[in-house]
Amino acid sequence: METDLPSAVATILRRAGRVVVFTGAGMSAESGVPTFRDDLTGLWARFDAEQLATPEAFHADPDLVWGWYEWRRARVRQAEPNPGHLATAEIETLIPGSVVITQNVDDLHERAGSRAPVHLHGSLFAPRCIGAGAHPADVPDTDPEEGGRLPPPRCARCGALVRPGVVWFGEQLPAAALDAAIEAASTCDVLLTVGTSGVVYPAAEIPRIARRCGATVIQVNPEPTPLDRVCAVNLRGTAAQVLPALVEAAR
Ligand code: BJW
Repeated sequence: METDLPSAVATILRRAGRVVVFTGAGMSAESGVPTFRDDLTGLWARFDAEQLATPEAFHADPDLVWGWYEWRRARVRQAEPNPGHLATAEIETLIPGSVVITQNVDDLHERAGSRAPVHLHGSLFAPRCIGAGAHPADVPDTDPEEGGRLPPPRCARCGALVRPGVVWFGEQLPAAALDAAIEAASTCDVLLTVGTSGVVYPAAEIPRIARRCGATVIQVNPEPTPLDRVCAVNLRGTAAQVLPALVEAAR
């Protein structure tokens, strides 16, 4: 599908010395990975977030929570990066020094060729034990059914339960990732916010920090979000439509 882009947007991008691409679940939607809050497809339309994405939920029912994350990990393994991920990697090539900051726990940016995406909310592929050492754990690939229960493995070093390597509600974001994201947002010329509802903090501060520090903030999202007011330009379209058109126009 052809996407009309204001020519000013391509000019802004072409002139940028440093770009941050800040992504959320909408970036991976066209790879078949469900978003969290979209009405018809969102993960939380079918599952209760409070029941599953908290440390309390894992302690209360580890088999339910581990099964849900293993089901999601299997879906991501089967997914492929979409043209939005590929265009993002191309931005990093076109504009060296650009940075990808993602809230996503999939690995589709990496597989599309992005160099070192900053993962604010961890990764489905970095399980660790809940013991004091938080040892990284190797876990075998499984393919449970949707809604299926699965007992989490035990840590080979300390015997504690292994948990998903993601950031749950009420948990601190990884300090190094958050510092890197704030630094990048504070020093970029342009921040593209793509496919996020902008309601989860502190990640939702990243576009706001960029704006306060003088960057032009551009949003790519088919729907309005609370970030509309922060953005100089709101491009109403999907990641896989708009980002390749943007790269083509900026080349
Ligand atoms: C498309 C598209 C297409 C569709 N193309 N676009 C300040 C105020 C209020 C509350 C807080 C606050 N500070 C902290 C909090 C508490 C809490 C919070 O933010 N709560 C709010 C929900 C109210 N934050 C935390 O607890 C964080 N920790 C923290 O702050 O620690 C310190 C602290 C602790 C306790 C008290 C106070 C401070 C941790 C947050 C961790 C978030 N974790 C999750 C789950 C990860 C694991 C998992 O995957 O299961 O991360 S929640 C979930 O939301 C996930 C996502 O990364 C995150 C953001 O969602 P995202 O990516 O925006 O997805 P959606 O679905 O919301 O939106 C998709 C968008 O795409 C939509 O706009 C669509 O239109 C669009 N779209 N198709 C482009 N094709």
